[in-house]
Amino acid sequence: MNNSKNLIDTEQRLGAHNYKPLDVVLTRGEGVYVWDTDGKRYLDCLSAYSAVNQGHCHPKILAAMVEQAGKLTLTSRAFRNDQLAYLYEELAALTGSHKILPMNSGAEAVETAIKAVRKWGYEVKGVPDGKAEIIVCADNFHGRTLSIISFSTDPDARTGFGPYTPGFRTVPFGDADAFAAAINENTVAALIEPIQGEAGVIIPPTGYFKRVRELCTENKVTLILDEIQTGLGRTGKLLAEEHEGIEADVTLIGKALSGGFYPVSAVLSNSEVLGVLKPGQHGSTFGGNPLACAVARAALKVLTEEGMIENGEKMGDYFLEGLRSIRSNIVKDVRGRGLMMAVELVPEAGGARQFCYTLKDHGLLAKDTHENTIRLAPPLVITKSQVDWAVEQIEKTLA
Ligand code: IF1
Repeated sequence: MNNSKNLIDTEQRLGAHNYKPLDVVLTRGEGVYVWDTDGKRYLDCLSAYSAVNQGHCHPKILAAMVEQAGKLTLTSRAFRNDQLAYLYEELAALTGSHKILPMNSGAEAVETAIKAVRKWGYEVKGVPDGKAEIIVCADNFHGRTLSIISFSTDPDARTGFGPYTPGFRTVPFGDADAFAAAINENTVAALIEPIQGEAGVIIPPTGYFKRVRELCTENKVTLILDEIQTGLGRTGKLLAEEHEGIEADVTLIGKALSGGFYPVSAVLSNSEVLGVLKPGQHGSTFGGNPLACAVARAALKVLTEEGMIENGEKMGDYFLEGLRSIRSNIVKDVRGRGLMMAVELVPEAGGARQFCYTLKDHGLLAKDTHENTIRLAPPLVITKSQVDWAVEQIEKTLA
């Protein structure tokens, strides 16, 4: 069983159908490129939803992973390992955070933050037990666990999975007045994506986050930014909050912290919020394991040492300029920040998915979202000539 049709048939037969992938079966990756089982090469403009910002199979991350895998992989947190302290130190130096809690997936980082801010609300802010409220935004995407989908506004993500976790209040994204109106004495936190990814790369109005930051400070509300997708260079800065000139109280990172190799996420915060968690109150068998730590350390190292964030910023500007120059009567909007970009098509175009298939035929992989939007997010190591080539393929497809 090695041809792609058999592999697809088997997946369909034995796997749950909770995804509808493009029918391309990949077998190898290097840098910005991936190859399918027929040997056809593609420029990856999804980067595993920004988990491979460093490019596929980065040799230095691979070396770190192989080396650590041959030494020690898992101890559990019942014992200590000799990698975790270094990861803490390097993450703290990079981001300026005072406390760190490692987990595995993005959703786990979100859940961890929710637990911590609720407890912080009761113990530090003095909210009556069981009354904590967290403000979230409409059209958010923070993961797939029950509590997280409880405050999703996407029917696909939420419907049929109740009963739901209470304690969340939804406001429109980008509307500071609505945000202000939602705060009350029981509000312990706000959980927001700096740029909404799944919603279609939605960038909030200038000044929104400045005002949200002020409101949070004034009302003793913990500002949690979900930088799981926007973080680690994706938007042309280490963290997307830098574009807004603000600092979150709690920052969530995941995806590219793994360099695409091994799931690892983290909650970064000041001492006060994560400080409420005492032994036995939270954890994970795999969280903070030495293999994950070694991989994350290498993933962060190459990101900064190889100038990937700066390259992402430059190439993002250049790519966007290219996309904006495309003459097509089916393009409704082009938007993005750094290499987190989207091309929104007019509804009459008949949906973005068919164009993703045409792009695939031209050797470029991208993913549709919300019917009419093509999301573009290549690895941060993309070069100018690769961007030129990508824009050409996109132009050909949309013309
Ligand atoms: C899938 C979307 C992207 C995220 C933010 C937390 C998580 C994610 C801002 C959870 C995850 C995913 C998961 C992936 C598709 C992808 C996605 F389309 F669903 F929204 F990237 F745009 N916060 N995003 O974007 O992280 O638990 O998955 O590690 O297949 O569900 P996770």
